[in-house]
Amino acid sequence: MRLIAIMAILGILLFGCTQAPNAAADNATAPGMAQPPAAPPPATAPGTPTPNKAPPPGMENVTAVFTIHIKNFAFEPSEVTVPSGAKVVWVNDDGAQHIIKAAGFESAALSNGAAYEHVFSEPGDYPYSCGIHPSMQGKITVSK
Ligand SMILES: [Cu+2]
Repeated sequence: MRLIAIMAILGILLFGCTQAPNAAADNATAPGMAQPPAAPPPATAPGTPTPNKAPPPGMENVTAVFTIHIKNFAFEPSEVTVPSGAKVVWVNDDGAQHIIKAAGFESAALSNGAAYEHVFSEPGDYPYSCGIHPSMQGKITVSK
């Protein structure tokens, strides 16, 4: 196919644009005034930095991200089922401070607008509460 294309281009150059080159007369439609095929575009536009394909640190094994809001002294939603490898992010929408406290991890005191994240890589149930207000309860269920 490449040889035919080259011959077609040569035919255009030799015989001019008014005549269809014979080499392309087999089955293909004569290209007529078509220009030679342009070079393929570069993989990245000039000036565009090459994106880093590696995930950022801490995100290598993250399969999904779930956000839980802390609002009116409650976790919303209070019970979440996530796949193994999910990252859960708690965001404090309250004016009061809260702490995410579970058997295996504990956040700092989160002020309004602050967030805490934890990646759940092992399936299981992870009940948690607020370290300041123990009546605030939640549970993360990590499926396989
Ligand atoms: Cu709290």
